[in-house]
Amino acid sequence: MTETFSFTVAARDGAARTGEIRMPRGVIRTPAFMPVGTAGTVKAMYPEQVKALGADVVLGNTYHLMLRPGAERMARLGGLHAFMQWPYPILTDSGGFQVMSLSGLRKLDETGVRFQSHIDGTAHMLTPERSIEIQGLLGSDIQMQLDECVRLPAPEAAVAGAMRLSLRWAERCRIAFGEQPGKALFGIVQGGDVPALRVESARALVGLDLKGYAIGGLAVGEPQATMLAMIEAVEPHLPGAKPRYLMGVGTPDDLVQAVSRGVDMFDCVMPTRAGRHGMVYTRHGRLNLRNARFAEDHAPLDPASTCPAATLYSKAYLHHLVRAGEILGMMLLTWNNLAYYQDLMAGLRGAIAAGRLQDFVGETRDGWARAER
Ligand code: PRF
Repeated sequence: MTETFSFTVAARDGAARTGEIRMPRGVIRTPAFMPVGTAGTVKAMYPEQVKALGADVVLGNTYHLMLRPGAERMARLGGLHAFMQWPYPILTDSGGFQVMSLSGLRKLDETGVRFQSHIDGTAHMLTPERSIEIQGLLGSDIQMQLDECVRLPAPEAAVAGAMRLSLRWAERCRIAFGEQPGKALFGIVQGGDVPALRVESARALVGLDLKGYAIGGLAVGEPQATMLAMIEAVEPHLPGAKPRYLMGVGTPDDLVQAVSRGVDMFDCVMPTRAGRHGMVYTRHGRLNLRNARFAEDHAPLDPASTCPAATLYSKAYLHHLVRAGEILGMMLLTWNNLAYYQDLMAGLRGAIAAGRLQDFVGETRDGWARAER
C-alpha cells in the first residue's frame, strides 16, 4: 500500500467521475458514501459488517469524541482505528458544525468557538489549531478544517461573514496540520445560497493547495434545487484532480444528482438514523415499516438484494420488530439501508466507468417511482 495520499480519476461521464483515493490505510473507491460513525461506532452495525457492505471509509466526529472518551485518552488507547476495530481510512469532521447543532451555550469569535457539552454542561473551546490537534490524536486519515456553517435562509451579510471566517480558519488549520504525507486536510467551501460567495470561497481555498475540497453549508434548510445550483456554481472552480466531498448529504436522489454534477464523496446519518426509526430504503423507494399495511406482508424487502436483511426476513417480521422496539429491528433496517446506499454508489461507479450514467440515473429513478406507498 502507498505511503502517500493520492487521487486518480479513472473515468468521466459528463461532470461525473469515478476513481480512487489511495492512502496508507486503504483505497477509497469514488464516488464514495461514508457511513457515519459519530461516537466510534456506526450505530447498530459491526465494523466488519460495514466493510463487507463495500464501505471503504467511515466518518468520526471530533465534537463527540473530544467530549467522550476524550482526545488525549483516545490517543493513549492507541487511536480511533484500534479502539473501534476499523483499520481502514477514517475521515473526521472538525467539530464546528456539531457544536452549532448540539451543544448548549456557545460563543463564536475569531479565535474559535466556546461551548458547553451536551452531555454534562462542562465548558470547552475549539479553535482551528485544537480541532486539528484533536483529529491528530484520534488518528484521523482525512481531517476537516474548522468552519462556520449557517442555516438557511440567512441574511447575505451573515453568510459572507461566516464564509470569510471559515477561510481564515482554513489557513490556520493548514499551518497547524503542516506536512503529513499519508494524511489529508480538506478545506470546506461555504457561502450559503449566494453563488458569488461560493465562488469566492472556492477560489481562496484552492489557493491554499489542500488535498481535497468539501462543499459545506448545504442541506441546511434550502430546497434541493438550490443545493444543486450551488454545486454547479462551485464545481468549475475546484481542481479536477482533487476529491470533492458534499458534507451531510443526503437522500439517494441527492447522491445521484450530486454525483452527476461532479461530487466524489458523501456522508449522511440518513440511512443509519432512518433505520433506527422504522424507515427503509430500497430499489423501489422509501418505506415506513411501522405502517399497518405491512403487518401480514410475507415478502422480503428486496429478493434481488445482496443483503440478508433484505432477502431473509418478511416485511411482516420487520414490522413486528419495529413496533415492538426490538434491537434486532434497528440492526436489520440499518444493515439494509447501508447496503442499499453502498450498492447505489457501486452502481454509480460502474455506470460512470461504462459511460452510461444518464441511463443508470433514469433506471434508478424509475425504480423509486414504483414504490408502493
Ligand atoms: N461543515 C462541517 N460539517 C458539516 C457541514 C458543514 O457545513 C454540513 C452541512 N451539510 C454537514 N456536516 N464542518
